[in-house]
Amino acid sequence: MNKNNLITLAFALLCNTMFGQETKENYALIQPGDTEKDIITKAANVTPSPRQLRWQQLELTAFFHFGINTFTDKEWGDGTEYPQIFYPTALDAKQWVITAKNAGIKQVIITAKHHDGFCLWPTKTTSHSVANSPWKEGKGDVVKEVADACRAYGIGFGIYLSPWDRNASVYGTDTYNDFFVEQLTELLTRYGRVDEVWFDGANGEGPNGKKQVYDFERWYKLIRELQPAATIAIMGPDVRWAGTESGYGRETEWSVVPANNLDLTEIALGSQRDLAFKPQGDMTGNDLGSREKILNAKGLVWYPAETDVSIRPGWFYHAEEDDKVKAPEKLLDIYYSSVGRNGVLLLNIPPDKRGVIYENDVANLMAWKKLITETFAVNLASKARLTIGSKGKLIFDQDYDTYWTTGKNDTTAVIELRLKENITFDVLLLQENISVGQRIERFVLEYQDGKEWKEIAKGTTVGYKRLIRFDPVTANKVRFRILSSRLNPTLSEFGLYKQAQP
Ligand code: FUL
Repeated sequence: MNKNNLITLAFALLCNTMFGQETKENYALIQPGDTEKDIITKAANVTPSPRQLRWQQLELTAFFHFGINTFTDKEWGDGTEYPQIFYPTALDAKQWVITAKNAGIKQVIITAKHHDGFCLWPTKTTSHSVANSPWKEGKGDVVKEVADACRAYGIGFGIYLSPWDRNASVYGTDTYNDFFVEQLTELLTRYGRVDEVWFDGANGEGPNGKKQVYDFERWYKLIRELQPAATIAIMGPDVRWAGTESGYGRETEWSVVPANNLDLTEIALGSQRDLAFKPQGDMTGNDLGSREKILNAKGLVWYPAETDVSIRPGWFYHAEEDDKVKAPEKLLDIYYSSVGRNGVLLLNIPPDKRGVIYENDVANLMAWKKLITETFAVNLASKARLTIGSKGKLIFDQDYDTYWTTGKNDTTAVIELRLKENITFDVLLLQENISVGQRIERFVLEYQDGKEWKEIAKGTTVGYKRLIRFDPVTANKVRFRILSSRLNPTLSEFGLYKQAQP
């Protein structure tokens, strides 16, 4: 580091210490002298970047796993497939996108290339692509059809590009990183805006038996340059894998987690506002961000959870799974356990050999969507009188950006709801305003039964959204208590609902 850099670094660190608690960054550095309180306050002030906030608010996103595996009936191809077998007879990307949109999904991700290396777009980098298939006489481009449909129907568009490539002869050599950059460049420059780039963690052997050292940092840089709004997910700095492919997230889900491999100097210099760190450590534990975890960290980063799952047992379409499509009730349980646990759901809906989403999948998605819409149509709490002052009504205004909070030094709160008439409810909805940070650590919901307050439900983290179901309760006095918070807690929305019947 040269002298000027050193001075800038010192200044940046000083500013961070003095103003760090006020500035909005999606990371925080922990200094050697920081007390426990300093660290907790820093954690409570880490906020999502604009691209992370946009992504979180999507709530529901979809994967379309489609490719050569659809035709070989496999989950993982080995790269030796003949492109000639790729022949969807009625490919209709609009039907995919309309289905997703009608199901409430706000963004989709197409598997532009899976581990087999077969490219769904006519790439210059390899002959293992649609250009050598009989589909549209080699003139087709699945990526384009999906991107165009997304734009036409107003939903987000993302790409999955598998770093692991079992077909590329250069895999396992430095040249592969150039090859990958070329593929990324094609995908990020030909199809308009890209909202998400999804990198899988799989890193197996290529055709020559060698493994590849992926040049992630170079790829991140390229994405930031070509598509600055895109979130880079999983093997990337913006979005974290929740740690399971079941669709079920953690009960306690902190979006702020320790990051010990941040390039602290670069960050302090301000030259790396866009973090470029590879995810590290165990992503599957029950607790990634509690006080205990963050107190020993070197840095903290906003790194929210994405919960992926397939609507079928496999990621790709297999006819023998046509009767194993997840039922609407199962999808609903997944919804409560992913979106309802401070995550974004990434639901895979694999198009079939015709190139359309199969009838059973469409039917179950529509029934699922109906259950969600009907359940959340009326907030039964919204007529209540509140005991928290005039700003209290902001928790019912259905505007995420407006919120209620306590005094600056409060870390607990009690909100009492008084209703003229009894209401019967069995779902609690909570939303913190994460644009100022994630703070709530423990809460309880109670109702008044005679003179006594009785517990209905309790929980730990809230974050962007928390949903809890319980046996129906009938009451006209309800109380929500925040028992612990890292800093003054915020609530954007609070709701009590009655579940729709299937
Ligand atoms: C995994 C892959 O190996 C699966 O085939 C699938 O694409 C899933 C989303 O990620 O790592």
